[in-house]
Parts: sequence; structure tokens; C-alpha cells
Amino acid sequence: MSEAIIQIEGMSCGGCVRNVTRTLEALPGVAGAEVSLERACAVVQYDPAVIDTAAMRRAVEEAGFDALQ
Ligand code: 9UX
Repeated sequence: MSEAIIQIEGMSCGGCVRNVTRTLEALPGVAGAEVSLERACAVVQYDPAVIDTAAMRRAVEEAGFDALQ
């Protein structure tokens, strides 16, 4: 299992945090995601054999937020 930190811009409330958490945790290969509104980031536990961080960022973008490396 690997850990990645993704910077996420555009989260304004706890609902955004829930949406981003659900979005990330629904991805195959993601074991868990801890999303912080204050720190504007997600700490993601994932299997690098199944998913990469670019796919995670893409999913966050599709959910309506800006994801940075
Ligand atoms: Mo809160 Mo976020 O009402 O898209 S859910 S701003």
C-alpha cells in the first residue's frame, strides 16, 4: 500500500469534504482517503498496482474541484 497527498482547491464546506472522500474511496485501488478542508488536501492510501495519482486527480476534477499534484 502506498500513500499520496493530493492538493485540492475549491472545497468550501463539510459537504465538499464528504463528496471528495466518497469520490476517492469509490475508485478501484483506493483503500481509504482522509480529506481535510483546512489543509485543502487528501491523504490517500492506495495500491499502486491498480491506480495512479493522475487517475485520482482526474476523478477529483470530474467531481468539480481542482486537484494538484
Ligand atoms: Mo457545501 Mo461543497 O454546501 O460543493 S457541498 S460548498
